[in-house]
Amino acid sequence: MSFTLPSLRYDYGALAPVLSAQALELHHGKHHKAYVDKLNDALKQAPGLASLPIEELLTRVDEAPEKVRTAIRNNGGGHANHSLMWDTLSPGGAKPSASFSGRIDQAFGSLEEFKQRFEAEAVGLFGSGWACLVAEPRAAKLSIIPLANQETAYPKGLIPLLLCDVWEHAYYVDYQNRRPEWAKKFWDVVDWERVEAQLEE
Ligand code: MN3
Repeated sequence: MSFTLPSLRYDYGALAPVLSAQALELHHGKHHKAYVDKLNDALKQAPGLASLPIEELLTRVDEAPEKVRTAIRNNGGGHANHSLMWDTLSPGGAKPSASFSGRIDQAFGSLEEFKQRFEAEAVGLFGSGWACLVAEPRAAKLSIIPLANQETAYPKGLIPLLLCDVWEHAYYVDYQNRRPEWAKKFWDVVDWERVEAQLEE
């Protein structure tokens, strides 16, 4: 058993102009693939963990030999975070359902206020990482958290619903140093049906 690079539900050019074909091909085909390859490589030293679902693997990294824990945490996190981001994007995006809108309103006041807070988290994060919308497992209360580098929500006991990658590789091809512009354009391709679906998956 080994992890594989998930194929996208859309073509590399389909998210343009938010993400160009060149940027997406590089990000998915090179960056994300490298996380998958390095994760599989590290798991050769931890075969007992290699068949776990990625969410569970990331909560049980301490069971791996010490010398590969960091590699599993970083590359497994990179694989999980990118997989979720690709899954929640689509050409033109999709609007939230009435019930999910209600939950956004309850947690953040309105969708606009949520977006402002999420963008502020994305822009304010120092260095590399992610802005992440998470739900608490049973109460399903929504909140926004920053994730440094390839940290994930799973070891915190939270369900990630939406992630915006703010590593420079995520936006430099299309936006150069303009991270705030990337964080704003991001909304044009967010598929809220897929965001909500993460609660059931
Ligand atoms: Mn990335």
